[in-house]
Amino acid sequence: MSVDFSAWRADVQTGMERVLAAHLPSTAQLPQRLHEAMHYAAMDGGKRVRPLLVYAAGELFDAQRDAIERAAAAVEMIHVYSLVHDDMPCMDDDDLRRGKPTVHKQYDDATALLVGDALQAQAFTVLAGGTLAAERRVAMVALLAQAAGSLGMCGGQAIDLASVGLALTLPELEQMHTLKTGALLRASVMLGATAGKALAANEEAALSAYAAAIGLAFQVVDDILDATEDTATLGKTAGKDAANNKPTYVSLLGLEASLALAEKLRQDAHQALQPFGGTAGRLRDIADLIVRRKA
Ligand code: GRG
Repeated sequence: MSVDFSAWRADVQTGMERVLAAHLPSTAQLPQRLHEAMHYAAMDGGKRVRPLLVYAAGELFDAQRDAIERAAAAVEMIHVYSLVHDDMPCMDDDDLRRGKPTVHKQYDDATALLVGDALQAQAFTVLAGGTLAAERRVAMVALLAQAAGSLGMCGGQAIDLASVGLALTLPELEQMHTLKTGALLRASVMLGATAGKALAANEEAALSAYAAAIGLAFQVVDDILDATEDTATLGKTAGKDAANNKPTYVSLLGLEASLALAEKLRQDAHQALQPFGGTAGRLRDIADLIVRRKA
């Protein structure tokens, strides 16, 4: 990872505070408590991996700044909604997220439910707005809706909830994560690209292969970190997978093989970007970041 990438990443991460604030309803607007809770959930936290992917792909395809910002805000809102709902007692039942109390702990269950619902609706409001050609905005709305719905993230979450205590095979585990985590990461890359100039077929295939590799790598590393890091470092409860008897890459393959798989997926991601030559450096660096992160 170059110094240049670190500075770029810091810029995007800092900029997302402004971008999200601009695209969320103001906390001065009624109902104030709900809007405050939406800001509490979305602002000031997280690695912003999905926005980084939107920016990197958007810049690679010469997208306009407003279109990149809208896509990054929309995908992050969907991601945050999923975290808020996932943390609720009816799902993963967690008290800590991004180093602070989860939304249902800080507020209450009903507010957490509404925060997730409202963030999801706001994501599509933001994506539908702006000055991009209407057909391109419709394509982006459809792309994100598919990734978030029952054939994407929600479907993966349903499989996850039904898998607790079961002995999944490796292909079953992969299928679950491809939907639960991979779909939104892929959507981030594709939204950035779609916001820019038209994609050639080989470019779309290359981005899909890249997204598939980083999507799985993200989850393999998430499983490794859950097993090896502490709660303070992660900003969320560590060791939950084993405690909840959840099938993970670490439980199926062991730690050494999981580390080797993450490294192989990082190399696959680099390989997939070859059609772009030297112009896809940011996407390469994000693959490295995903695999080498510590939280
Ligand atoms: C509730 C519809 C619904 C879906 C939930 C994303 C998800 C699906 C659940 C989160 C639980 C979890 C630990 C998923 C595995 C990987 C993941 C998405 C981790 C959190 O994403 P990060 O690490 O979080 O990008 P930050 O806070 O950095 O944005």
